[in-house]
Amino acid sequence: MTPEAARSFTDVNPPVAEALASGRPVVALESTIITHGMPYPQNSAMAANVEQIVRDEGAVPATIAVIGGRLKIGLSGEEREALANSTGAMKLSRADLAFAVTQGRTGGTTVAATMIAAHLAGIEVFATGGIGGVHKGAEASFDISADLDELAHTPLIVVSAGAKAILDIEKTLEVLETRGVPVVAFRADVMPAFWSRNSNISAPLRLDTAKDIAAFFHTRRALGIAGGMLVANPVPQDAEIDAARMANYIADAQDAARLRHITGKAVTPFLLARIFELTNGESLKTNIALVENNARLAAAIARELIHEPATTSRRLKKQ
Ligand code: PSU
Ligand code: MN
Repeated sequence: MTPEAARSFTDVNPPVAEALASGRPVVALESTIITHGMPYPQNSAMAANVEQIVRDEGAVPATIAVIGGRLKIGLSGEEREALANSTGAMKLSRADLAFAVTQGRTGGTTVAATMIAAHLAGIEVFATGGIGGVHKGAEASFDISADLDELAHTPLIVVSAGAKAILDIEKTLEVLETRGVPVVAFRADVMPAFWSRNSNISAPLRLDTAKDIAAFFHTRRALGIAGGMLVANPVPQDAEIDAARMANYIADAQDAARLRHITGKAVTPFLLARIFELTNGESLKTNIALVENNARLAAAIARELIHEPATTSRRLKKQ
C-alpha cells in the first residue's frame, strides 16, 4: 500500500482502498486524456464510461489525478466531472508531479505520472489510450516522452493501443527495446497504430490471453527483472480508421504545429485536437473506442494477476 511518507499527500478513495486491502483487482486510469486529450463534454462521458467498463469486468477503477495539491488515487464522480470541465489543469509527468502537489495545483497525470502514483498505491495494471514516445523529427527536436523511461523503471502493465500514430513508432520501439521494456501485441503480429489496427511494423512479442500476460509479468518479477511492460491492444475493427487515410491528417496536423512553433508538452494535445478537427470528430470516436477496449483488457489482466501464482519461483523450489 501507499508508503508512509507519501500518505500525507495522497487520498485513496474508499472503493479503491477497500479493493486493495482485500486483494481484489484494481485498474488504474490516467487523467491527461481527460484534461488535455479530449474536449469537454466528451472527455467527461469517456471517463465515466471507462470506469463503468472496468466495474462491469469485475475490477475497481482508480482514475488518478492531482486535485488542489492532493494526489488522488480514484476520483469521486464530482471530482471527475470537475476535472473534465476545468481550465488550466497542468499536464503532469515525472518531472512535475511533486511540483503540483507542493504548489496545491490541479493536473491530469500522463502515463508516466499515473504509473508512479499507481505503483505507490500498490496497483499493477493501468489502461490508457496510447503512450507517449519518440516524436517524428526527434533527431532535431529531442522530443521523447518521459513515458518510455517510466516504463523502464516502474513495474506496471500498461495497456494501450500502441504508441500514438503521431509518433515515430519504429524509433519508439527501438528506445523501448534499449530500455528493456517488453512490448506485447495482444492477438496480433503487427504493432497497432492507435487509430488503426496495423502499423506494418512487426510486434516484438505476441500473447493471446490475459492469463498469459499476467504470467509473463509474474515471471519477470520472479526473475528479478525490474520495470514495466507495454501491452499493445489493437483498436476494435468497427472503430478503426485506415492508416493510409490517417497519415494525411497526421501530416497536416504536423505542418500546422510546425507553423505555429508548438513545442514540448503542448505538441501531443495540439496534434490530437487538430486531428479531431480534420476528421470532423471521427478520430475522437475511435480514440474513445480504443480506450474502452483497453480498459476491458486491463480489467481481465487485473483479475488474472490475482489468480496467477508466481510460477517461476514455485518451479525453482520444486527442483
Ligand atoms: N492516450 C490518449 N490520449 C492522450 C494520452 C494518451 O488517447 O492524450 C496522453 C497520455 O497521458 C500520455 C501523453 O502520457 O498523452 C503523452 O504526452 P507526451 O507525448 O507529451 O509525452
Ligand atoms: Mn514530449
